[in-house]
Amino acid sequence: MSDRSLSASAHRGLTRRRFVTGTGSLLGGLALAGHTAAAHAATPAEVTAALAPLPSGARVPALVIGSGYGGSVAALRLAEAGVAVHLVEMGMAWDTPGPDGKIFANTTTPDYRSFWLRTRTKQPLSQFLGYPLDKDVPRHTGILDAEDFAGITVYQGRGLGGGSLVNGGMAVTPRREIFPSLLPTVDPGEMYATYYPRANAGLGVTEVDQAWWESADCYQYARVGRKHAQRSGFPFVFVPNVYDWDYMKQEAAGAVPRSALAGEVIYGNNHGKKSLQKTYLARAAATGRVSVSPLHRVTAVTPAPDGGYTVVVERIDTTGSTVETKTVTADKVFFAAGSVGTSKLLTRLRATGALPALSDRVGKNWGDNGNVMCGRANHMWDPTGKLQSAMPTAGIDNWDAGGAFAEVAPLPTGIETYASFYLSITRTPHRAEFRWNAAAGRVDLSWDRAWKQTSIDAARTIFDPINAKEGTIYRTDLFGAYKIWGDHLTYHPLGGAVLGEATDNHGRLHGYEGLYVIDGALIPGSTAVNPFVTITALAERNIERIIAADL
Ligand code: FAE
Repeated sequence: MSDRSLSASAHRGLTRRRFVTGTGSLLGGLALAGHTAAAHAATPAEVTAALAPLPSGARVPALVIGSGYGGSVAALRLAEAGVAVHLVEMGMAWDTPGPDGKIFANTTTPDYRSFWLRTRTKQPLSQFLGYPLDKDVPRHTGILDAEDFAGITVYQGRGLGGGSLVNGGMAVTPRREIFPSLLPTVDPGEMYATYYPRANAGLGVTEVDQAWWESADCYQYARVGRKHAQRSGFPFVFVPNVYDWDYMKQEAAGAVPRSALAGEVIYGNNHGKKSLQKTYLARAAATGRVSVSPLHRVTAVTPAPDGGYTVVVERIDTTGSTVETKTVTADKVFFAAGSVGTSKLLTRLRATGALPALSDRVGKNWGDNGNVMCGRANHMWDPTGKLQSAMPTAGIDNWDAGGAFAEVAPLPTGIETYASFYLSITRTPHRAEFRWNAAAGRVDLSWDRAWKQTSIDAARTIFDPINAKEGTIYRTDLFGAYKIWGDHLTYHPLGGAVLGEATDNHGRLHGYEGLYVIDGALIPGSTAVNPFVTITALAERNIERIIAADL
């Protein structure tokens, strides 16, 4: 079975040339060092300059709630169209080093920076070799939110850049033939000709140098993953990433401080990863028309008496306490608080009478992208390597036959584990609903843990045959005692304010002119692969139409 790229048509030729000419390979060593230092500052200067919290009483043309993929695309394109934008982000700006001199904590040593308002970590892998991994930490507005609902924990990024701060950077365009089942009301022709390429270019997506990959120690785990996939007849596909591969090569050579090769990922990357702060947000801030309020949380949006919307914003401190409540007015409001944040906000605003005319489809059609995790125990002759790059580069595609796409994921522990680790994205019919719980004063999610069985069954279409062929077994020490499947979580929340249901076919919320959804809440529960490229491409499509027609 030959290797193939999932995203071939979307960015064929896009980046290889640009990657080579735009980075160190054409520069001398000194210039390269300069380039590297500038490119990897945690928060670029343009973004820092845009940090200018709104005063209470202000009026703005466009207010964007949340600075993840949807929010960053909206901010950039509106600003380029000449509209002044204010971006409200409840997480931190991530521009200040901690006592160790680093902005972000390492994956293996979580601290106060790692979790959003928790006093004990809740790591996706809760155990290793029988030992529990979680530990007490001071309550802080940290970078990774493990948000608990009945039956599922939803992991999300918090801070300027949203999920781009914590994710694995896997930038996957779904195969075109699958797309109509994901977003049936969107024209695939325009997505694959225009918006996926635009998103991939804007995000700085590139493919790993496969010749280097073949010999790099840090991808031994992925080569073992490929060998096992191919020996069982499964297609193994390379997928692009937003990590700077040139930087990673220098990490491997010992020339620069390590980030992906030091295991950094879910609590932030101090170097190497092109998070939104370095791409869309930097460009948005460079227009001079975007200002940003970090550590500000939107709590209400209601029609203003003289047009536009009154937006209530709480300024919080790093313990999460509200220190000031501001009221501002916006002509247009873009909900980009992520699938969960946007859905919770809209569900509450409809139920409590702030936006009573919102569609009854608000809150519905939410899914987990079929996420389920597992590990396999390899034989001693199949070591996966002590050094593992935290940036995944590949997956096993059994979507057509078994409804599963499995990311060959790292397990960067720093020791030889003989383990192969996977995050599977699976086809599942189960969709949950956000509902207002008036007694408790919160929004609940109607997820049922038993629904994950469909995803486990789909993932087993890949791993049962591989285990049978290799004579190997599942790991039972990663998610609890004797527990094979990580079926308690998702990294990929999607839906809750779905395109063509809660909104029109471009994200305009039914019931209120000037209110828009522009994030993962628009996508009904699945992208068949990792979602951020699709979220970005859909946002590019929608904002183009909104700017042309509404502004
Ligand atoms: P998102 O990026 O979550 O941004 C929403 C922002 O809104 C956040 O910054 C919030 O703090 C902010 N916010 C929420 N409520 C409020 C409020 N009330 N007021 C103000 N601000 C608010 O949304 N996807 C991939 O494609 N590839 C990967 O390799 C990958 N790996 C992942 C690994 C991890 C550990 C996690 C958690 C996720 C991963 N994802 C990955 C998923 C991806 O990051 C996610 O789909 C996107 O970030 C969602 O983008 P949105 O724009 O919808």
